[in-house]
Amino acid sequence: MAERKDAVECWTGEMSALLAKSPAHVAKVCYEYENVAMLYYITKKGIDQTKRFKLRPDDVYVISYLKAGTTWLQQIAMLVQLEGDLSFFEGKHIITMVPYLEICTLEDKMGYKDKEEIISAPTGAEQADYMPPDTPRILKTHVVPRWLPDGLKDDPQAKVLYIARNPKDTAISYYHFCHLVKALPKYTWDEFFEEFISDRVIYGSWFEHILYWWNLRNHHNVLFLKYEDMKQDPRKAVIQIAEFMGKSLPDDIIDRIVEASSFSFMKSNTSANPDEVLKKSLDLTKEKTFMRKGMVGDWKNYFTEDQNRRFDQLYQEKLAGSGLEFTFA
Ligand code: PPS
Repeated sequence: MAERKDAVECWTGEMSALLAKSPAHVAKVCYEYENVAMLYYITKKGIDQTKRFKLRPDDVYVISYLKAGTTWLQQIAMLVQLEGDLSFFEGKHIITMVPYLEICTLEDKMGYKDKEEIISAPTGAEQADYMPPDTPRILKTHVVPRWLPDGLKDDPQAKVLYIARNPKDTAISYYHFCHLVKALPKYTWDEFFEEFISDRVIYGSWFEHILYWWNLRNHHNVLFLKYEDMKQDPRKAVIQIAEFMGKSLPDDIIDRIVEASSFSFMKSNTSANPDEVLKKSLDLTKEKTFMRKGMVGDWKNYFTEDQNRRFDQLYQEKLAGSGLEFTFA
């Protein structure tokens, strides 16, 4: 097996100025693409295909910054589309039912693969292209706004469900995710904090992502959701999502969807908890699991007073005048 450091060089041929500021162990597994740090198995091919991706008018896109509750929203959107028919999930998994446009669909992402092997793996975008035209598609992406498919930029031509989560809990969830996924960098919390506030983590700036979609929140094809609101009133969220998706569902089906998208249901269900389907790529233990805590306010267990002060200052500067507010507890 080749040295991990080859993963960076194989994409860029040179060390990146952005990643040169990151801890060496991070730079070893990432590459820089258009000023964004990316993990080596999310290839330029996958990103370029996402940019060129052809929308279908009945597509529904689940879009988020990482760790915002994407899988939860995928589960709700799929259940709404299927009008609560859980039998359709049997033998399938929510993360494979919803193609993730930019990622390569290698079975085993656990270790370094050579460039050809990664590049030749089909991407989520290719998988989505092959879906029959009469199958309504639910698709996922985390890409930065400038890498969105043309048809989703500025005036989205298909429905977008966007989920945002307060950035402190997002950062904590992301930090733990890095320790769960074998291929991701193994930051200390202090390292992760510095990288996150400097926009050097994989997928780039939380602020840029959130503000782009917040500014599109009144577009008729965009539903901007907050994780914390969904936690507080999941039934209201399911009704809102169903209405947005053009489905008028009776109360008993709404109740079924609320139940089948709850944290406890998803954690204990093999079609919804990603641990089993991703197990080759994960370093699973009792504590390390995809469905980790699913709560609001866990950041308080990690942020030091100084980190909290610095973060609040940045948050106020970046969101000033936007009208966007989050709940942190
Ligand atoms: S990913 O890898 O970016 O797609 O991750 P994502 O699905 O966006 O986020 C994972 C976090 O969402 C939590 N989660 C939930 N919270 C509440 N209710 C439900 N049903 C639910 N499903 C997933 C999951 O536990 C991760 O958050 P943390 O804080 O790490 O527990």
